Amino acid sequence: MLLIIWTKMKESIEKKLLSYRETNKKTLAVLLDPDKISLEDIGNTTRLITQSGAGIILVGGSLMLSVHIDAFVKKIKQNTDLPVILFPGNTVQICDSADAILFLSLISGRNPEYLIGQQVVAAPLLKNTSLEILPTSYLLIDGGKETTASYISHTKPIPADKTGIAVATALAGHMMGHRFLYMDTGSGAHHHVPANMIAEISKNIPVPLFVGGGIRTAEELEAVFDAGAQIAVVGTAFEHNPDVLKDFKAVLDKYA
Ligand code: 1GP
Repeated sequence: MLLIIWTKMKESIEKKLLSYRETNKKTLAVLLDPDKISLEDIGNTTRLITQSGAGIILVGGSLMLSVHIDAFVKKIKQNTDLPVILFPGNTVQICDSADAILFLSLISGRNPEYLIGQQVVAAPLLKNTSLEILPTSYLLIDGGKETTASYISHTKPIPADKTGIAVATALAGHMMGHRFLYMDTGSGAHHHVPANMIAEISKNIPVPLFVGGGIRTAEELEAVFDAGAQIAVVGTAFEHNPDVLKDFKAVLDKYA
């Protein structure tokens, strides 16, 4: 009985995201980087996000210099019922207090460390957690500047005008069994993923689609949703101006 309840809880985030895809619902994921927000502030920040209409909190960063990820996530969980999903840049960023983890493979690149190396180190650690594992193809797309993600991973992003390469790459990830797709121009990118690329990907790959990087305005959020993303990820714009969530709320309400 207990096992059945546990299994149902474990399935819930994947099921919810799948239902978003099936019913064309949209949600906003706010990305919180423990290197950029203090433990003292995270409670208030979490409450603000929860009241804003966002549906997911992502936690992660490319570096993660801070050592308090577990305390950070626990404090988020104390202040919200929103799902908290890890978006790890490396294996230091695993902690059991979150609900789920994007188990990423950086398939736009050709660096074995981020295709399979980090995953091999992480898998035995993850086996001993209760985190829901979300197998995810991760594609970096050029967003007009070199980002921390491409620099740290030693990979070249897919050029923004090479939609065919992006579709072929995402299809390969889908055929390998990844159940989610995350297209990212990287934190602080000048541009978000082009709408025509999102639309082609959405047409060809039937999995829930995260799109992040460079989304700063309500218009950009709407463009990303209209093109076919189910989950838009915003980090930098929120860090610079938390009030941007008020503008985003109006867009989210259109899809409610
Ligand atoms: C980065 O997709 C996230 O991996 C969010 O990007 O910080 O540019 O919003 P921004």
